[in-house]
Amino acid sequence: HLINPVERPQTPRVVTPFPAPKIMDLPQFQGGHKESLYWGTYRPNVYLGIRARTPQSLVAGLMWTGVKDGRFSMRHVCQDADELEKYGWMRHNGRDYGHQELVDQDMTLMTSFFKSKEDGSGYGGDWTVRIDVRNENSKLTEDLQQTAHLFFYLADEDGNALSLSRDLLDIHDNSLLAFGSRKDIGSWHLHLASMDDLEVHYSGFKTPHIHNLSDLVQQNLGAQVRKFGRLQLSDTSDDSSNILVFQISGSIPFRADIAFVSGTDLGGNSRLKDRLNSLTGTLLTTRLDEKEREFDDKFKNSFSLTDELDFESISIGKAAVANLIGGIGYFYGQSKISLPKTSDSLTFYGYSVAMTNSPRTYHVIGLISDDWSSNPLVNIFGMGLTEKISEGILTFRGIEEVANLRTPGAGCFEAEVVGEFDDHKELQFVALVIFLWTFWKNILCDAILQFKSGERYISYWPAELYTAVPSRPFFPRGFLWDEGFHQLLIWRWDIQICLDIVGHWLDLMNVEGWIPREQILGAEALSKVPEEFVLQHPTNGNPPTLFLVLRDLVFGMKKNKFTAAERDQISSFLERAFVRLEAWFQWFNTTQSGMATSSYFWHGRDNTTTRELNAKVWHHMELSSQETFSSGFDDYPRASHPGDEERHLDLRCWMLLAADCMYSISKLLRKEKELGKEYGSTAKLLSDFAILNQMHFDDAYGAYFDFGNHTEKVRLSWQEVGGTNHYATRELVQEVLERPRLRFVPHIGYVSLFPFMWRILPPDSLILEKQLDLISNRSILWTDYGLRSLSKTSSMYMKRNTEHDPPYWRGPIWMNMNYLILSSLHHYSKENGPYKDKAKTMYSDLRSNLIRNIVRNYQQTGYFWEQYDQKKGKGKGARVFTGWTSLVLLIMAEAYSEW
Ligand code: 6A9
Repeated sequence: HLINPVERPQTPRVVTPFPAPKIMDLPQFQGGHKESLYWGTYRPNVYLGIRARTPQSLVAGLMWTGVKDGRFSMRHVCQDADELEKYGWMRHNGRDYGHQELVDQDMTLMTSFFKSKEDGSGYGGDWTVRIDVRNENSKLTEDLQQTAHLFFYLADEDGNALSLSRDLLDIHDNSLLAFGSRKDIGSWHLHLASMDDLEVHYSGFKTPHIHNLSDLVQQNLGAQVRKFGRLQLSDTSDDSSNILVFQISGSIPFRADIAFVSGTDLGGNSRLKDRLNSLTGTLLTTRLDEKEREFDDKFKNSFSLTDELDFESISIGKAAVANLIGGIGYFYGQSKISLPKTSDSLTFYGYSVAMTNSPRTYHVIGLISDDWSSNPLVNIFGMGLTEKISEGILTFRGIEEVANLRTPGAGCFEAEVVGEFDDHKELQFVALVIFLWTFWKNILCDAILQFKSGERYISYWPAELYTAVPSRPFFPRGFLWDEGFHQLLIWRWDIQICLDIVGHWLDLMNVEGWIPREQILGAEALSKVPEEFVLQHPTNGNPPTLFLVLRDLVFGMKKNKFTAAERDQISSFLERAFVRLEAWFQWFNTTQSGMATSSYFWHGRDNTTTRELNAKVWHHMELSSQETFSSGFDDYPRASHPGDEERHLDLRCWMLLAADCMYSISKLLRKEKELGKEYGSTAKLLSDFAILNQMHFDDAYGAYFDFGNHTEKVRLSWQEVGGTNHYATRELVQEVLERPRLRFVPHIGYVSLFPFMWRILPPDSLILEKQLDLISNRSILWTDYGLRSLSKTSSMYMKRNTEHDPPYWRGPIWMNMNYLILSSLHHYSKENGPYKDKAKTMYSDLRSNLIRNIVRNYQQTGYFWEQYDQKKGKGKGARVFTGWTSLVLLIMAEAYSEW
């Protein structure tokens, strides 16, 4: 049954990389630059984690034992359940220094990271971690946990064995803990030094699943406690361990320096000793002090803060940038991309399974090639598959030939699988069977398709991503539109880091010009994401906020703000990024366009619910139907009935930003006139005041709105629903009490302020006055803590979207939008016109409200929050949200974009 190789299906376009030289291959990202960023605290998901920017790295991390409900529990992965009073980076420069404080009940840990490239160091240099353990609450020292147990580990993702040092005894004089060798950095040593009386134990493990490390350590300890009654690792390891965990125990307070040196085969012994000395003890103290001062100076120079700010606010400003920068991670893996649902035909590329007439027979087509990356074997064994095969429940027909196909890329095979499976869900199982089978026969395969709750997906190509993250405990991964806001701070801190991050993101673009919104790369990232959020939808976008930072850079070039070297880097970056940016623009411009000329709407909202209009009741509101995740505003109210006539105001403005930015980049790079002209005229069209008003301005409300098929008479109510199953259940369902019609969608909120944020309104226009009125009106958007996302007068204000969906963008205060609105107020307070003074007062009031509230919350809770409650200003949602909430620093510094 072998298919002719000629008929081999092409790789689906959705997983085909954009065919242009990668930005990250530019010379400016190689050599010294790349090496200088090799090691870092690039594992934001753990309290302290170090790795290199390479797919399979040597990773290091810290755990310690805490107490929960009277029992020991491991602290490792950042999680709310640990109830740390406070943690985060107080200082971090993104390169070679960071200082973090973690308060866990009575114990305070301070972790410093320091990196240096010395004569004789291997690639990427040496690094060291200082851990200070203190007991702040001295009264309790007597009775409570006097001893602290730290667990510092080193793990090789490549599976290479790590060697344990033979004598772990004398730690006063820099004792060797472990050593090994890797292709990237050569030979390395890990040392521990301390002046305190510490006890060291260890344990070795062998496993490719580093994300389960806390469990491994906990199990080992648990067994020890049961056997010997002591909390002490087993002191066992064999030659094949790829993970070594060192338990460092001591009575509080104590200090331990853990130094990692590479290139140890190169340097002479004496030089190695010097290097180790300078990475530990008093010499390290001196170097850390220097770094601290350097950070403070850089902070002062990058963000000039006015005198009106008190010391406390300034240190919170420092924490904002330190946490954003310290939270930068490096990820590697494959996104899962949803493929359009089809009801019957289930034939597709890669490993595919199609149902034939008989429910128990599946038709299988597999592709064979040389691209092999992940290994889902574990899942398969977990499902008891081996038994099924041995019991003959599963048989294969025709598939045998595949075994003879030894040459990768040689062709396809077709086969039938007969098994005890009779519904779609089981297909997933069958696909895995085939996968296992070929794996067994040592055949490599590419695109592997699986089924997941009726949805099918395909893997994106394996990709690297270097990016900041919104929140270490909740969302320790990249989000496309969040990143544009992060970069507003980061470019002001370190342009090279900024370009490196933006370059990584743009390299994730596929041939269509699409970039997946949420980047869940690798097992560690995946372990944090609920299933319903995993798949990325190629029909859905996310605001192209990277243009916000590009616009700043282009403007800075025009105004001669950068050094000559920076100018060169920005130019060559833009030069190479240009085709990608064009494709990105085109992706939005074509796939997200609306019916009316120059109108746009976020596609991908499910409109199947509208079919049930006559029945008046829509059952089973799907997350995707009423929410517009792609816009970034999730549940912000849009037209009640999704459809092609919709016009989304925010997207229109994002398109304006993109077009305008493309226009200035073309001019800057002196691209062909024609090209630039087109972007110029698009920008002109999109910023045309009259057209904007005609398409989005509602005279009756004096506000800008979305347009679409809409009725306000929709409500959620509990109803008895008889499902396909036998039970009648009560569910919150949506009732439509009136036929929707095409109209403006009358919700005042962040979306209505986009034309204001984009500064489209002439400074003397009456509409500007109206916008200022909406903003400053306490019954609409104004609060003492910032501006509400949705007006108090909106019919959706603080309404749940579904039973399980509390209001998110329907009232609470968000920092990214407040920042943009504030910066427009700043702009209008400088423009001559009748509303200048009004804008000025509002600007300074809003600014101090935002700062005061974030500072107060930080002081009270120890954290930055995802959003702030509009009634009392209380932090809400994810805490340690050091993503766009860190924009508070730009607000303090009054650093806004100009164009
Ligand atoms: C949920 C829950 C342990 C939602 O900041 C990232 C995004 C924004 O881009 C978006 O605009 N946040 C905003 O509306 C958070 C999204 C989290 C989705 C996955 C996982 C895990 O809990």
